[in-house]
Amino acid sequence: MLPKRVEEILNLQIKKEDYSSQLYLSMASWAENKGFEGVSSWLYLQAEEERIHMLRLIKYVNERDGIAVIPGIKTPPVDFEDVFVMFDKVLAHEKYISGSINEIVGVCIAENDYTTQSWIQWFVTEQIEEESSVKAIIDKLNLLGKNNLYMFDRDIISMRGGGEVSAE
Ligand code: OFO
Repeated sequence: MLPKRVEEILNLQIKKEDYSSQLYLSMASWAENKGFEGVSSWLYLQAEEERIHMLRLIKYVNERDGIAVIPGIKTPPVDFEDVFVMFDKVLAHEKYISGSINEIVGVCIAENDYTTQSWIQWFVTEQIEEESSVKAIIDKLNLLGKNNLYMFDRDIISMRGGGEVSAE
């Protein structure tokens, strides 16, 4: 049985993962419309991953006799200025999510919920990886500069070890 505070903070995280997925979907769509095929593929894959994170949390809450609350959709921004600004936003968002995962760890410790504390470690590790992969993207983007965006767009998909995600 989940302590009430743990159930509440996990439900909050479900909402945040859902929003992450919607935000990256919106960025993917923006990038697609601007002709950045590689960037949009990367973001579509990222949006899928965030949805899987949300499902992971939903299943865990229900499995532990809690009640997972399925969030409503909050519309993310639709315009991102340019890819530099957009990836800065991705990194800021990932840092925010890492902070909220740390908060969950804190609540688990305060509530003596060592089962959830151990289970949430997967997310702790995942956030380290996600932050570092976005930082690598930003480094590459800065290295190539705004005159080499075609090359950046061509290479970005190889920076994540995943396959293509298709809406078909
Ligand atoms: Fe859910 O992993 Fe990033 O935000």
